[in-house]
Amino acid sequence: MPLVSPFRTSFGTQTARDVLLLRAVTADGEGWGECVAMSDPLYSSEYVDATADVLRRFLVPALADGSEDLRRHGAPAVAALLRKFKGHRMAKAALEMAVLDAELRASGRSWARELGAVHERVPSGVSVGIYDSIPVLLDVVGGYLDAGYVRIKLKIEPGWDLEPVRAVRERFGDDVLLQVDANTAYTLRDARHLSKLDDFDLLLIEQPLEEEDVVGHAALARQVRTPICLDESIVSAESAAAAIELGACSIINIKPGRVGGYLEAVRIHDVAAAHGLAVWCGGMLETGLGRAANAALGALPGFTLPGDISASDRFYQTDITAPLTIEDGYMQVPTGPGLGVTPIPEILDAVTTSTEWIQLR
Ligand code: OSB
Ligand code: MG
Repeated sequence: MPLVSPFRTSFGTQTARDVLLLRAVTADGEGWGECVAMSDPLYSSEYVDATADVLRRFLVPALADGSEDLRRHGAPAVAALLRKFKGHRMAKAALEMAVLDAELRASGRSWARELGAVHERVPSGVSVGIYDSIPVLLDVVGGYLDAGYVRIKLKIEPGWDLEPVRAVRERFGDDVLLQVDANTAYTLRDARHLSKLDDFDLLLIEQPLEEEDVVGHAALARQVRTPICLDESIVSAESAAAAIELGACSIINIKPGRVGGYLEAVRIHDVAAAHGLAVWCGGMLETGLGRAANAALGALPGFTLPGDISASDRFYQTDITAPLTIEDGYMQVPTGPGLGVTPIPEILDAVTTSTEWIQLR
């Protein structure tokens, strides 16, 4: 799916998204899962072709072997059946999503109700890429603020950090909710430099250091006043509990795909809430399917910061579902059965490059 404009981060520039979707067909209907893996293993070790391979070779067959458990316990059985396979959380999340969606659609229950949503709409933040110049960045940010987004996240990297933040503050003022995301581009040696961001009253600095450097984040958190938020480092409720215990973060970006699914995402929300930490819902350029599910997740009580839950048109001219929009800076949480949105067959066909059918017994 082509993006409306290139999206540049510290790990690369994306101009299109290659999306793996799963359609689970059961006796009672169907369900949809979206895999958030990207084409290249630059954000995480997973990538689209690898998720297809592990799904086909191991994960889907494991569901067939566990079909009795699946029938008895439903979607919560999926993670248990897949647990013996290490990692591959994005692939696992997509499979669980499809099974859960099929189950909820068949029984008329919404994603929001199932997860425990308490709000009818969620505040919408937007993730803004790296640009070649400050004037271009200011135009882009101004456009998003005009569109109503209630929070701006600037992607940063060494050489593109203090200046863009200062320029956005100077142009748009101190009231704009502003945060930054480094996608692991710094090291602990940059602590003094990163502490200069403290002057700009940011909500948080997201994932400044390497994914595995949780101890480093704890050390950094003692040297900067701006709250540290972890994204890449948080891969499960267990790792969230460990990071919190270590003092590595005071805020968590929860992405269901990264942590193995929406059910694990809820558990991270619960762990964070038990420790008094704020969480927010991250994004991975989802289509309407994942976007609808994220809006529902973001409506849980502990999601007290605006998420990267932007409108479909933030990334796509034509979404594969009816477009999700924002009004007065908020997105409505879908209330229909399951995800509450469905791919539009003609649109899906037009962007489909290949399909594969796996028959379970
Ligand atoms: O780090 O949050 C991130 C997109 C792809 C990979 C990683 C990240 C992002 C974003 C965009 O920041 C979030 C969105 O979907 O709006
Ligand atoms: Mg991030």
